[in-house]
Amino acid sequence: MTSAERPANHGESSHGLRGDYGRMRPDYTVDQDHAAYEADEHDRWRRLYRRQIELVPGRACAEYEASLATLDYAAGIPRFEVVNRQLDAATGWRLVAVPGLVPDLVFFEHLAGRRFPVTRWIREEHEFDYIVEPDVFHDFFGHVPMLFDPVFADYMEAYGKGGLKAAGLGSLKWLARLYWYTVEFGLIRSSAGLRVYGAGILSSPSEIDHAVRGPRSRRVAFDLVRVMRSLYRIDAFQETYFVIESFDQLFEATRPDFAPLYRELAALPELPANAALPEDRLVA
Ligand code: HBI
Ligand code: FE
Repeated sequence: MTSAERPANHGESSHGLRGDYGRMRPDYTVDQDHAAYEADEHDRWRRLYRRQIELVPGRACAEYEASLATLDYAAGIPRFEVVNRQLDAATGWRLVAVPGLVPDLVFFEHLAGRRFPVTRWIREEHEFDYIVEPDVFHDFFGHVPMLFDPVFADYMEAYGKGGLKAAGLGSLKWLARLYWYTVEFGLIRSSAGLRVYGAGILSSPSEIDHAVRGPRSRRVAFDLVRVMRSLYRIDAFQETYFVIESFDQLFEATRPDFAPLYRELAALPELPANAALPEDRLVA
């Protein structure tokens, strides 16, 4: 991939992108080619899954747990077309296999069409504990169960449509932050305490406790402008997490037309990932 073709995204890691972009369709999708996975890759998936599933009870939100109960993919890398039959029936979403990160616009177009891009390759053994780019384990274990929740599924479609509009307004960076601090690293308050819905936390072996109760992280009540002003790190634990009250709140907060918001944001200084504003409403 020459740099000109390289997908522009806000979370690009320092090293080059990997994955076979040579045989993809114009919309960046590829066949999952499930038969091509090696036995050691299914074994790695089983070990990743076994470790991560232990961390879910008492930490993942109820919606995530409810979906997980209907999915059974401990045995190996799932067949997307099998999951799609369940997912399509639940919320009209489908998984599409991609070679890896895709350009923002392509990503938004898929979300707007209720298609979630899932990277088809799995991390290497030496990346077992940490990987910067999303692999099939992050995308599937982190994101897929939430797509079974009707309100969250609506939010993801609305986010994709918002992204297409933002691109036209040159406002992608603000929307990328919204995605990062909700879909990837979002927390939600529940009657039983704080719970996780962000895929980046749910698929991490070590960030869950740091996010929900870590002494060095701050949990701030969700505020759209505050989130969109906040820079983020792609290769370290987050320092700030934003907490919503419900997925309805998240969906409602993002319904209005963002154009006036982007004008307001353009006049406000960006905030570092560890900013602590006096007006921040901290959530214990
Ligand atoms: N591509 N495959 C893939 N997966 C992502 O999560 C992804 C992407 N491209 C861009 C992107 N995420 C972010 O820039 C979003 O904020 C748009
Ligand atoms: Fe992700």
